[in-house]
Amino acid sequence: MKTGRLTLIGDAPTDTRSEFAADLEEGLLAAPKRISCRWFYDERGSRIFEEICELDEYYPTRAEAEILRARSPRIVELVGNDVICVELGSGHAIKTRLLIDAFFETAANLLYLSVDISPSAIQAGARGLLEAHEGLSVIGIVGEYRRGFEWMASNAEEKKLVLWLGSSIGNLDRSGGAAFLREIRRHMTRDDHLLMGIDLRKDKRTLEAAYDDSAGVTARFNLNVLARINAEFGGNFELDAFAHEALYEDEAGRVVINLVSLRDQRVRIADLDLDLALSEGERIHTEDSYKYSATEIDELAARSGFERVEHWTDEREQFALELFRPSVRA
Ligand code: AVJ
Repeated sequence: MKTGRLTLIGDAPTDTRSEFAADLEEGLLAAPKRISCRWFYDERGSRIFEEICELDEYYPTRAEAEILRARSPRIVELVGNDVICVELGSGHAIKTRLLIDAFFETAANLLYLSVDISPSAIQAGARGLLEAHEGLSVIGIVGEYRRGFEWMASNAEEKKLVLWLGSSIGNLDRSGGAAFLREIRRHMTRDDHLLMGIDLRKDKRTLEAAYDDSAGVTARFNLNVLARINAEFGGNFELDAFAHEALYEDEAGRVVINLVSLRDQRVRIADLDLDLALSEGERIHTEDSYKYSATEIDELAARSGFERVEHWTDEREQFALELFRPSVRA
């Protein structure tokens, strides 16, 4: 589909339905039960996530925006204004706007590639950007990150700035995070850069409030995955029979997010022919959100074949923005 200077390619649902099914069969029969956080982001989940980003308690979005607002001109100076921006998991691209505006301070044209599983998020993000900048072209890739990697692989000769904002790395454990960065690294050439946001370790109170807000938006976000299973696989989860839980484990440096069964209950997922028994208090693990110390960020870069160009934090030092390039020895 082509509208104005937005070209939209790919189709996430057909890309992922069988993976979602396989993941549920495995995760819901495991002990303890789990559902991957990958599946939070259907259209409704993506919208609730945007609501989370505006909560008083959820500081990461504001902190990262503060850094981008202050540092985007410097970032453009460091990477050059002749790059293609490739954003992994762009969502509504509200923060990306801050960087793209900075590119247009010195550039007349820019190509922005937006990879996201939500087509409506890509379209909403592109709309505002295209209105603001005559010289902008947007390619929206509806699908998983791997679709973005495929595009990078077939456009290796272009100089790229890969954007991985929002501390999405937090959903992976430490070695998974390093492995994923190595995967990004494999699809980059020596002249490319990676700009990524990473949430920093901090006190338990701030973190638990950020992931269990008083308005119950994060609870709705978490429970939505059950509604999604009901809608897409003929499940009969009763959302009222589960509670949202977010606990910070200081030593591991992660917020662990669960759905807790409020009573003994049975659930059937018809399309998967899956029957589950849950006891009162039993947890379904849905998400981890790992936090990093400065040392852990250094280790992450070293393990994944990157070296730091520069990095910045917000005023309160809650969040870090890292500009990496492939290291010479990797
Ligand atoms: C999208 C993974 C960065 O871990 O902060 C927010 C997701 N989950 N509230 C995070 C999330 C609950 C978010 N990331």
